[in-house]
Amino acid sequence: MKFEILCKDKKARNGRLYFNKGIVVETPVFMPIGTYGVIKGLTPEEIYSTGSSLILSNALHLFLKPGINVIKKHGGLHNFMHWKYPILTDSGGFQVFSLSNISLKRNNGIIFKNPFNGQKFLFTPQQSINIQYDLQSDIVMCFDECPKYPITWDQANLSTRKSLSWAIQSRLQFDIKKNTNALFGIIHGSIFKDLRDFSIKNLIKIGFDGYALGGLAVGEPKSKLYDLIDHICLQIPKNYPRYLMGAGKPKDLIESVSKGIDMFDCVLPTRNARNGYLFTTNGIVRIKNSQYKNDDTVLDTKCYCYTCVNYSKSYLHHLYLCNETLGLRLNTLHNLCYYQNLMLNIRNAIKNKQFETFKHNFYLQNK
Ligand code: PRF
Ligand code: ZN
Repeated sequence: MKFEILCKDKKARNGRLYFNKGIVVETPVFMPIGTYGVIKGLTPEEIYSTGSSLILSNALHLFLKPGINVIKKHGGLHNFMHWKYPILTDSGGFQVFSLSNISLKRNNGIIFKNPFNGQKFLFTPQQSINIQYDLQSDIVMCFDECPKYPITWDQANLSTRKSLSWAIQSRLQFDIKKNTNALFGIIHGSIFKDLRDFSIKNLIKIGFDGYALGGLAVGEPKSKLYDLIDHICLQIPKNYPRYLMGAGKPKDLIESVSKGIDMFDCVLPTRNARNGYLFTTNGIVRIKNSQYKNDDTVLDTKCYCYTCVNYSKSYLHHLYLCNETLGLRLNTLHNLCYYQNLMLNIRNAIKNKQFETFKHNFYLQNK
Protein backbone atom coordinates (compact mmCIF):
# COMPACT_ATOMS: atom_id res chain seq x y z
CA MET A 1 0.00 0.00 0.00
CA LYS A 2 1.16 3.51 -0.83
CA PHE A 3 -0.20 6.85 0.36
CA GLU A 4 -0.14 10.15 -1.46
CA ILE A 5 -1.50 13.55 -0.48
CA LEU A 6 -3.30 15.23 -3.38
CA CYS A 7 -4.13 18.55 -1.76
CA LYS A 8 -4.52 20.33 1.54
CA ASP A 9 -6.84 22.96 2.94
CA LYS A 10 -5.13 24.26 6.07
CA LYS A 11 -4.55 21.05 8.09
CA ALA A 12 -7.26 19.03 6.28
CA ARG A 13 -5.85 16.61 3.71
CA ASN A 14 -7.25 14.90 0.63
CA GLY A 15 -5.17 11.90 -0.36
CA ARG A 16 -5.11 8.48 -1.93
CA LEU A 17 -4.38 5.01 -0.61
CA TYR A 18 -3.08 2.72 -3.37
CA PHE A 19 -3.70 -0.98 -2.79
CA ASN A 20 -2.80 -4.15 -4.69
CA LYS A 21 -4.58 -4.86 -7.98
CA GLY A 22 -4.78 -1.13 -8.74
CA ILE A 23 -7.47 -0.36 -6.17
CA VAL A 24 -7.40 3.27 -5.07
CA VAL A 25 -9.22 4.65 -2.02
CA GLU A 26 -9.57 8.40 -1.51
CA THR A 27 -9.07 9.93 1.90
CA PRO A 28 -10.46 11.13 4.25
CA VAL A 29 -12.16 7.73 4.28
CA PHE A 30 -14.76 6.13 6.53
CA MET A 31 -14.54 2.36 7.02
CA PRO A 32 -17.73 0.50 7.95
CA ILE A 33 -17.28 -2.34 10.44
CA GLY A 34 -17.77 -5.96 9.49
CA THR A 35 -16.59 -7.60 12.70
CA TYR A 36 -17.32 -11.18 11.63
CA GLY A 37 -16.53 -10.64 7.95
CA VAL A 38 -20.01 -9.28 7.25
CA ILE A 39 -21.62 -5.89 7.52
CA LYS A 40 -24.81 -7.06 9.20
CA GLY A 41 -27.51 -7.60 6.61
CA LEU A 42 -25.64 -6.44 3.50
CA THR A 43 -24.10 -8.29 0.55
CA PRO A 44 -20.69 -7.06 -0.65
CA GLU A 45 -22.39 -5.56 -3.71
CA GLU A 46 -24.67 -3.57 -1.41
CA ILE A 47 -21.76 -2.47 0.77
CA TYR A 48 -19.93 -1.22 -2.32
CA SER A 49 -23.08 0.54 -3.58
CA THR A 50 -22.96 2.81 -0.49
CA GLY A 51 -19.59 4.17 -1.61
CA SER A 52 -17.61 2.01 0.80
CA SER A 53 -14.50 0.38 -0.62
CA LEU A 54 -12.34 -0.13 2.46
CA ILE A 55 -13.90 -2.04 5.34
CA LEU A 56 -12.76 -3.10 8.79
CA SER A 57 -12.89 -6.56 10.30
CA ASN A 58 -11.67 -8.06 13.56
CA ALA A 59 -8.89 -10.62 13.91
CA LEU A 60 -9.96 -11.87 17.33
CA HIS A 61 -13.62 -12.42 16.46
CA LEU A 62 -12.74 -14.33 13.29
CA PHE A 63 -10.14 -16.37 15.19
CA LEU A 64 -12.91 -17.45 17.59
CA LYS A 65 -15.59 -17.88 14.94
CA PRO A 66 -15.34 -19.58 12.43
CA GLY A 67 -11.62 -20.12 13.29
CA ILE A 68 -8.67 -19.15 11.14
CA ASN A 69 -8.25 -22.54 9.45
CA VAL A 70 -11.69 -22.24 7.89
CA ILE A 71 -10.79 -18.87 6.37
CA LYS A 72 -7.28 -20.02 5.40
CA LYS A 73 -8.85 -22.81 3.33
CA HIS A 74 -10.59 -20.11 1.30
CA GLY A 75 -7.28 -18.32 0.78
CA GLY A 76 -8.16 -15.44 3.09
CA LEU A 77 -11.02 -13.25 4.22
CA HIS A 78 -11.63 -11.58 0.85
CA ASN A 79 -12.48 -14.90 -0.80
CA PHE A 80 -14.35 -16.19 2.22
CA MET A 81 -16.72 -13.21 2.28
CA HIS A 82 -16.62 -12.47 -1.47
CA TRP A 83 -15.26 -8.92 -1.02
CA LYS A 84 -12.93 -7.69 -3.77
CA TYR A 85 -11.82 -4.48 -2.11
CA PRO A 86 -9.33 -3.79 0.67
CA ILE A 87 -9.80 -4.86 4.29
CA LEU A 88 -8.22 -3.41 7.42
CA THR A 89 -8.16 -5.78 10.38
CA ASP A 90 -8.04 -4.70 13.98
CA SER A 91 -5.63 -6.68 16.10
CA GLY A 92 -7.82 -7.80 19.00
CA GLY A 93 -6.19 -5.92 21.87
CA PHE A 94 -9.17 -3.62 22.09
CA GLN A 95 -11.82 -6.26 21.39
CA VAL A 96 -10.82 -8.76 24.12
CA PHE A 97 -12.43 -6.56 26.71
CA SER A 98 -15.71 -6.22 24.90
CA LEU A 99 -15.92 -9.95 24.16
CA SER A 100 -15.13 -11.47 27.49
CA ASN A 101 -15.36 -10.38 31.09
CA ILE A 102 -12.46 -12.65 31.88
CA SER A 103 -9.38 -11.17 30.29
CA LEU A 104 -6.28 -10.77 32.38
CA LYS A 105 -3.46 -8.51 31.30
CA ARG A 106 -0.01 -10.02 31.12
CA ASN A 107 3.17 -8.45 29.81
CA ASN A 108 3.44 -10.92 26.95
CA GLY A 109 -0.24 -10.77 25.97
CA ILE A 110 -3.74 -11.11 27.33
CA ILE A 111 -5.20 -14.20 28.99
CA PHE A 112 -8.58 -14.52 27.45
CA LYS A 113 -11.59 -16.73 28.07
CA ASN A 114 -13.26 -17.83 24.87
CA PRO A 115 -16.91 -16.79 25.38
CA PHE A 116 -18.08 -19.60 23.07
CA ASN A 117 -16.43 -22.58 24.79
CA GLY A 118 -15.03 -21.25 28.07
CA GLN A 119 -11.42 -22.18 27.23
CA LYS A 120 -8.73 -19.86 28.52
CA PHE A 121 -5.69 -19.01 26.41
CA LEU A 122 -2.98 -16.41 26.00
CA PHE A 123 -3.45 -14.02 23.08
CA THR A 124 -0.11 -12.47 22.02
CA PRO A 125 1.18 -9.90 19.49
CA GLN A 126 2.71 -12.75 17.46
CA GLN A 127 -0.60 -14.57 17.29
CA SER A 128 -2.50 -11.47 16.29
CA ILE A 129 -0.06 -10.69 13.49
CA ASN A 130 -0.14 -14.31 12.26
CA ILE A 131 -3.94 -14.30 12.22
CA GLN A 132 -4.05 -11.04 10.28
CA TYR A 133 -1.55 -12.55 7.84
CA ASP A 134 -3.74 -15.61 7.35
CA LEU A 135 -6.76 -13.36 6.80
CA GLN A 136 -4.75 -11.66 4.02
CA SER A 137 -5.58 -8.30 5.57
CA ASP A 138 -4.52 -5.30 3.46
CA ILE A 139 -3.87 -3.14 6.53
CA VAL A 140 -2.68 -4.99 9.62
CA MET A 141 -2.91 -3.27 13.01
CA CYS A 142 -0.33 -3.74 15.78
CA PHE A 143 -1.46 -5.58 18.87
CA ASP A 144 -2.06 -3.00 21.61
CA GLU A 145 -3.77 -2.30 24.88
CA CYS A 146 -6.54 0.29 24.99
CA PRO A 147 -6.64 1.64 28.55
CA LYS A 148 -9.89 2.81 30.10
CA TYR A 149 -10.61 6.46 30.83
CA PRO A 150 -9.79 7.93 33.28
CA ILE A 151 -6.52 6.39 34.49
CA THR A 152 -3.59 7.84 36.43
CA TRP A 153 -0.38 8.93 34.73
CA ASP A 154 1.46 5.98 36.30
CA GLN A 155 -1.08 3.49 34.95
CA ALA A 156 -1.03 5.17 31.53
CA ASN A 157 2.77 5.11 31.53
CA LEU A 158 2.87 1.34 32.12
CA SER A 159 0.19 0.74 29.51
CA THR A 160 1.89 2.95 26.91
CA ARG A 161 5.18 1.10 27.39
CA LYS A 162 3.43 -2.26 27.11
CA SER A 163 1.74 -1.23 23.85
CA LEU A 164 5.09 -0.01 22.57
CA SER A 165 6.77 -3.31 23.39
CA TRP A 166 3.88 -5.09 21.62
CA ALA A 167 4.35 -2.76 18.64
CA ILE A 168 8.01 -3.82 18.41
CA GLN A 169 6.96 -7.48 18.59
CA SER A 170 4.20 -6.90 16.02
CA ARG A 171 6.69 -5.27 13.61
CA LEU A 172 9.13 -8.20 14.09
CA GLN A 173 6.50 -10.86 13.52
CA PHE A 174 5.11 -9.04 10.47
CA ASP A 175 8.62 -8.98 8.97
CA ILE A 176 9.31 -12.63 9.89
CA LYS A 177 6.16 -13.54 7.95
CA LYS A 178 7.47 -11.49 5.00
CA ASN A 179 4.05 -9.86 4.88
CA THR A 180 4.06 -7.36 1.98
CA ASN A 181 0.82 -5.61 2.96
CA ALA A 182 0.69 -2.57 5.28
CA LEU A 183 1.33 -2.47 9.03
CA PHE A 184 0.04 0.44 11.14
CA GLY A 185 1.41 1.45 14.55
CA ILE A 186 -1.01 2.59 17.26
CA ILE A 187 -0.22 5.68 19.32
CA HIS A 188 -1.17 5.49 23.00
CA GLY A 189 -0.71 7.53 26.16
CA SER A 190 -4.30 8.18 27.29
CA ILE A 191 -4.83 11.94 27.80
CA PHE A 192 -1.20 12.62 28.76
CA LYS A 193 0.64 14.59 26.12
CA ASP A 194 4.10 13.61 27.35
CA LEU A 195 3.16 9.91 27.06
CA ARG A 196 1.63 10.48 23.62
CA ASP A 197 4.89 12.19 22.55
CA PHE A 198 6.92 9.27 23.89
CA SER A 199 4.69 6.81 22.03
CA ILE A 200 4.84 8.69 18.72
CA LYS A 201 8.59 9.23 18.83
CA ASN A 202 9.27 5.54 19.40
CA LEU A 203 6.73 4.27 16.88
CA ILE A 204 8.26 6.52 14.22
CA LYS A 205 11.69 5.09 15.09
CA ILE A 206 10.37 1.55 14.49
CA GLY A 207 8.71 2.69 11.27
CA PHE A 208 5.19 1.85 10.08
CA ASP A 209 3.11 2.36 6.94
CA GLY A 210 0.59 4.46 8.85
CA TYR A 211 -0.14 5.69 12.35
CA ALA A 212 -3.35 5.18 14.29
CA LEU A 213 -4.58 7.20 17.27
CA GLY A 214 -5.64 4.60 19.83
CA GLY A 215 -7.15 4.95 23.28
CA LEU A 216 -9.30 7.91 22.25
CA ALA A 217 -13.07 8.33 22.11
CA VAL A 218 -13.29 6.22 25.27
CA GLY A 219 -15.24 8.73 27.36
CA GLU A 220 -12.90 11.71 27.63
CA PRO A 221 -14.45 15.17 27.12
CA LYS A 222 -14.65 16.31 23.49
CA SER A 223 -12.41 19.30 24.15
CA LYS A 224 -9.66 16.93 25.36
CA LEU A 225 -10.21 14.60 22.41
CA TYR A 226 -9.91 17.40 19.83
CA ASP A 227 -6.93 18.97 21.57
CA LEU A 228 -5.12 15.60 21.66
CA ILE A 229 -5.89 14.89 18.00
CA ASP A 230 -4.40 18.25 17.08
CA HIS A 231 -1.35 17.69 19.27
CA ILE A 232 -0.73 14.18 17.91
CA CYS A 233 -1.32 14.96 14.22
CA LEU A 234 1.31 17.70 14.29
CA GLN A 235 3.93 15.08 15.17
CA ILE A 236 3.13 12.34 12.67
CA PRO A 237 5.28 12.68 9.53
CA LYS A 238 3.01 14.31 6.96
CA ASN A 239 3.25 11.72 4.20
CA TYR A 240 1.79 8.88 6.29
CA PRO A 241 -1.91 8.10 6.74
CA ARG A 242 -3.38 9.00 10.14
CA TYR A 243 -6.19 6.86 11.44
CA LEU A 244 -8.45 7.79 14.37
CA MET A 245 -9.74 4.50 15.79
CA GLY A 246 -13.35 4.08 16.80
CA ALA A 247 -14.63 7.66 16.66
CA GLY A 248 -17.43 8.51 14.32
CA LYS A 249 -20.18 10.98 15.11
CA PRO A 250 -20.49 13.16 12.00
CA LYS A 251 -19.16 16.17 13.95
CA ASP A 252 -16.20 14.14 15.22
CA LEU A 253 -15.30 13.23 11.64
CA ILE A 254 -15.43 16.84 10.48
CA GLU A 255 -13.54 18.17 13.50
CA SER A 256 -10.87 15.47 13.17
CA VAL A 257 -10.43 16.03 9.44
CA SER A 258 -9.83 19.70 10.17
CA LYS A 259 -6.95 18.60 12.41
CA GLY A 260 -5.41 16.29 9.82
CA ILE A 261 -7.00 12.82 10.25
CA ASP A 262 -7.32 10.69 7.09
CA MET A 263 -9.10 7.50 8.19
CA PHE A 264 -12.00 6.56 10.45
CA ASP A 265 -13.99 3.56 11.58
CA CYS A 266 -17.05 3.40 13.80
CA VAL A 267 -20.03 1.15 14.50
CA LEU A 268 -22.31 4.17 14.68
CA PRO A 269 -23.93 4.20 11.22
CA THR A 270 -24.54 0.45 11.16
CA ARG A 271 -25.48 -0.10 14.81
CA ASN A 272 -27.71 2.97 14.91
CA ALA A 273 -29.41 1.86 11.70
CA ARG A 274 -30.42 -1.40 13.35
CA ASN A 275 -31.85 0.59 16.27
CA GLY A 276 -33.89 2.76 13.90
CA TYR A 277 -31.72 5.82 14.47
CA LEU A 278 -31.22 7.31 11.03
CA PHE A 279 -28.87 10.10 9.92
CA THR A 280 -30.30 12.53 7.37
CA THR A 281 -29.32 15.90 5.94
CA ASN A 282 -32.26 17.29 7.97
CA GLY A 283 -31.07 15.79 11.24
CA ILE A 284 -31.74 12.55 13.10
CA VAL A 285 -34.87 10.51 12.34
CA ARG A 286 -35.98 7.99 15.02
CA ILE A 287 -38.04 5.89 12.68
CA LYS A 288 -40.00 4.12 15.45
CA ASN A 289 -41.68 7.39 16.48
CA SER A 290 -45.41 7.40 15.83
CA GLN A 291 -45.12 10.66 13.87
CA TYR A 292 -43.85 8.56 10.93
CA LYS A 293 -46.80 6.13 10.86
CA ASN A 294 -48.49 8.05 8.05
CA ASP A 295 -45.48 9.97 6.71
CA ASP A 296 -45.36 9.10 3.03
CA THR A 297 -42.30 11.29 2.31
CA VAL A 298 -38.85 9.83 1.71
CA LEU A 299 -36.28 9.62 4.49
CA ASP A 300 -33.84 12.09 2.97
CA THR A 301 -34.61 14.09 -0.19
CA LYS A 302 -30.89 14.71 -0.72
CA CYS A 303 -29.99 11.00 -0.60
CA TYR A 304 -30.14 8.75 -3.66
CA CYS A 305 -29.62 5.42 -1.94
CA TYR A 306 -31.87 2.44 -2.71
CA THR A 307 -33.88 3.12 0.47
CA CYS A 308 -34.50 6.80 -0.22
CA VAL A 309 -35.30 6.27 -3.90
CA ASN A 310 -37.90 3.56 -3.26
CA TYR A 311 -39.50 3.77 0.17
CA SER A 312 -41.42 6.14 2.44
CA LYS A 313 -40.77 6.83 6.11
CA SER A 314 -44.17 5.27 6.75
CA TYR A 315 -42.99 1.95 5.29
CA LEU A 316 -39.66 2.06 7.17
CA HIS A 317 -41.64 2.77 10.38
CA HIS A 318 -43.84 -0.24 9.64
CA LEU A 319 -40.83 -2.52 9.00
CA TYR A 320 -39.27 -1.35 12.26
CA LEU A 321 -42.39 -2.17 14.27
CA CYS A 322 -42.62 -5.59 12.58
CA ASN A 323 -38.99 -6.22 13.53
CA GLU A 324 -38.49 -7.10 9.88
CA THR A 325 -35.05 -7.98 8.48
CA LEU A 326 -35.66 -5.83 5.43
CA GLY A 327 -36.00 -2.81 7.73
CA LEU A 328 -32.53 -3.45 9.17
CA ARG A 329 -31.11 -3.77 5.68
CA LEU A 330 -32.76 -0.64 4.29
CA ASN A 331 -31.76 1.40 7.36
CA THR A 332 -28.16 0.17 7.20
CA LEU A 333 -27.93 0.94 3.49
CA HIS A 334 -29.16 4.45 4.08
CA ASN A 335 -26.97 5.26 7.10
CA LEU A 336 -23.86 4.05 5.29
CA CYS A 337 -24.81 6.14 2.26
CA TYR A 338 -25.25 9.15 4.52
CA TYR A 339 -21.77 8.62 5.97
CA GLN A 340 -20.14 8.04 2.58
CA ASN A 341 -21.87 11.13 1.12
CA LEU A 342 -20.60 13.10 4.08
CA MET A 343 -17.05 11.87 3.36
CA LEU A 344 -17.42 12.71 -0.32
CA ASN A 345 -18.57 16.23 0.57
CA ILE A 346 -15.64 16.57 2.97
CA ARG A 347 -13.17 15.53 0.25
CA ASN A 348 -14.73 17.87 -2.29
CA ALA A 349 -14.66 20.76 0.19
CA ILE A 350 -10.92 20.15 0.75
CA LYS A 351 -10.30 19.99 -3.01
CA ASN A 352 -12.13 23.30 -3.46
CA LYS A 353 -10.34 24.86 -0.46
CA GLN A 354 -13.78 25.34 1.11
CA PHE A 355 -13.43 23.10 4.12
CA GLU A 356 -13.91 25.82 6.76
CA THR A 357 -17.08 27.02 5.01
CA PHE A 358 -18.31 23.45 4.71
CA LYS A 359 -17.68 22.86 8.42
CA HIS A 360 -19.42 26.10 9.37
CA ASN A 361 -22.50 25.26 7.26
CA PHE A 362 -22.64 21.71 8.57
CA TYR A 363 -22.67 22.98 12.16
CA LEU A 364 -25.41 25.48 11.31
CA GLN A 365 -27.57 22.75 9.79
CA ASN A 366 -26.89 20.13 12.51
CA LYS A 367 -27.18 22.01 15.79
N1 PRF B 1 -6.92 0.08 19.80
C1 PRF B 1 -7.35 -0.82 18.87
N2 PRF B 1 -8.59 -0.73 18.32
C2 PRF B 1 -9.38 0.27 18.73
C3 PRF B 1 -8.99 1.23 19.66
C4 PRF B 1 -7.70 1.14 20.25
O1 PRF B 1 -7.26 1.94 21.09
C5 PRF B 1 -10.07 2.12 19.82
C6 PRF B 1 -10.13 3.29 20.72
N3 PRF B 1 -11.23 4.12 20.49
C7 PRF B 1 -11.08 1.67 18.95
N4 PRF B 1 -10.66 0.55 18.30
N5 PRF B 1 -6.55 -1.81 18.49
ZN1 ZN C 1 -30.80 7.25 1.70
